[in-house]
Amino acid sequence: MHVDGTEKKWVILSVAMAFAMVGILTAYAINHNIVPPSNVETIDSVSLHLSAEFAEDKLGLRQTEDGSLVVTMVAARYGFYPQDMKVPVGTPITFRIASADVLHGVHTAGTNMNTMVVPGYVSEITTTFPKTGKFPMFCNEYCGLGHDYMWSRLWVVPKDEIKLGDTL
Ligand SMILES: [Cu+2]
Repeated sequence: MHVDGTEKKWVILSVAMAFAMVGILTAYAINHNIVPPSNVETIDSVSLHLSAEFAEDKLGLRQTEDGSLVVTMVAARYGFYPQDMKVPVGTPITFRIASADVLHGVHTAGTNMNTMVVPGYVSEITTTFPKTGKFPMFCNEYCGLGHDYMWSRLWVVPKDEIKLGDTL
């Protein structure tokens, strides 16, 4: 079978491009610590407000016994709760987010935080904020008519400005 020289070149080029693109995506994901939502931990969405961790007065920033920082959040139509929160700069923080109703997503530009919040599961993602300032969080899974208004604000501040248990 004869394959024209020019055609062969294009076949090799297009296959090489596909490999290059997968390679770039993989390298980017590894370098930026982007991982699939892999925390398979179930929770009853309907009774979140009664649960030990996601009850309204338990939400926000807290320190666990081993000293690490955890933020507990609820995503619900149409907002993230708590909606305004102070978090420390340059410190690894684990976000644990549960949905009270439908599928939501959470995305914070400039960080590796980008995950789905599937009802019935706890989404967990650890991130470190590189600089102080305002970091908006947005819902990136269409969840209804108010989806565009679903947001939260993280105020990233120096560590000494954080009082644990405080929300802004
Ligand atoms: Cu949403």
